[in-house]
Formats: sequence, C-alpha cells, structure tokens
Amino acid sequence: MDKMNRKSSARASVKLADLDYTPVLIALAVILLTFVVLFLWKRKKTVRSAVLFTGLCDSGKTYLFTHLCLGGGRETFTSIKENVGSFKTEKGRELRMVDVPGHERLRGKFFDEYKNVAKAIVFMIDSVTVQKDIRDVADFLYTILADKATTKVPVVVLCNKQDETLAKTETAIKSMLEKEINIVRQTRRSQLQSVDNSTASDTFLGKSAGVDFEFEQLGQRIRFVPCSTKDEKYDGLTAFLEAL
Ligand SMILES: Nc1nc2c(ncn2[C@@H]2O[C@H](COP(=O)(O)OP(=O)(O)O)[C@@H](O)[C@H]2O)c(=O)[nH]1
Ligand SMILES: [Mg+2]
Repeated sequence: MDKMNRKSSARASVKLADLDYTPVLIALAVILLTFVVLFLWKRKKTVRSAVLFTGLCDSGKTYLFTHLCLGGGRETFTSIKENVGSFKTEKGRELRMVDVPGHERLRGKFFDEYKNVAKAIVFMIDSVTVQKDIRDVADFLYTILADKATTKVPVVVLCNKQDETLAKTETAIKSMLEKEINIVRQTRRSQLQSVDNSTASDTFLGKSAGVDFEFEQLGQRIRFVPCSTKDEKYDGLTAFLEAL
C-alpha cells in the first residue's frame, strides 16, 4: 500500500515538472505589458506641464519668450514654428514655455496640438492695436476659453506694450472684449445650430444668450494684467507663474 502511494506521488511530481509553463508566462507578460502601456498612455494624456503663449501676431509673444527663457533683449523674427524653452521660478521650479505662432492659419493647429498639455495659458494682446483688431482678438480668445480641453486651465490676458502712449489699459481692454465676445458668441451659436454639434469641442460661454457676457461668469481662472516687455515690466506675469 505504502509502495503504491509513493509511486503515484512520484508520478504526479513528474507530471507537474513536465508541464510547459511558457504559454502561461507569456500570457502574464502580455497582461503586465498592457497595464504598463495603458498607465503610461494615460499619464502622457493628463500631464499638463506647458505654459502656452498665444495671441495674435505682433502682440509680443516671441519677444517676451526670449526675455523669459533666453535672458532676452533680442529682436524677434516671424515665427512659423513654435519655440520651446524653460523658465525657472524664484522657488527654483522649471516651467516649460511654448511660444505658439499667431498666424491666422497656424494658430488653431498649434493650439489644438498643445491644448492637452497646457498647465496655463498666457494670452497676449497688443494694447495699441487691440481696438482695430478687436474682432480677431475676441474670436481667438473665445476659441481658447470655450474649448473643453482647457476649461480648468488658468488664463492670464497680458495687455502688452503699455509703454506706448496710445496703449489701452487692461480695464478698458477687458470691457471691450466682453462686448465683442457677446457678438462672437451669437455668431458661433448660429453656426453651431446649422451643423451637428454633438461632436463640437467647444461650449457656450457665459450664463445665457440673454445675459451680457462678463469674464466673472466663467468658472475658469482668468485675469487681466498690464505688461511692457520692452521696459521689462511683467511682474504680474511672473507672480502668476510663481503661483502655478
Ligand atoms: N513698444 C513695445 N513694443 C513691443 C513690446 N513687446 C514687443 N514689442 C514689439 O512688437 C513686435 C512684435 O513682437 P513679436 O515678439 O515678434 O510678436 P509675436 O508675433 O507675438 O511673436 C516686435 O517688433 C517687438 O519689438 C513692448 O512691450 N512694447
Ligand atoms: Mg512670434
């Protein structure tokens, strides 16, 4: 009897030892790899680390970018490609800065490319020409503020070129934009109604069509800050960057 028991346990151990575990190990490795890839992909999608410099052409984005990231002072060139650099805060934190070209045909493309990695948005305005270009400025700002991808991203509207005598103040620019956004909003709404809006990536800005638009109605953090890159007066911006 004892002999028989020993024989069968020996057979069982031989069988276990003979088993080929390779498929099981491969399956486990595939599962593990899938989890790692999914984790990295999700992380890549949600890591927001860039400060985007946007705004119309000639507002001074590249000039400010070179001041902040390259220690500035140099004249700028027309950018058709984004400039990427880093800025060190007083606390020693490195921020990735991206100067996005403002040409009408390029700005939408670049904004779409960077909106998912934006930690903050600097919207630059030429305070001298803002009145003349108000429709364009309001339209672009609307695109940025209404985009679902950036609703939680803080925005600073930098009213640049305050050294010029004809520059409008940040308070005047803010109210000019509020009036103009009312009009932009109307146009966008009628455009949306004529197409299928279930896939639209933008939302309606403000309370309702019947109530005049005000920036305070937004859930998004937005502030208007005066600035003169030429005179190196951009403490409002650096304070904003320090607080990020
Ligand atoms: N007066 C004045 N001119 C500025 C200031 N900032 C930029 N500029 C000028 O505005 C022009 C456009 O600047 P740029 O950085 O190329 O604008 P971008 O197209 O937004 O990148 C350049 O000639 C700059 O020297 C400023 O604070 N004051
Ligand atoms: Mg530029």
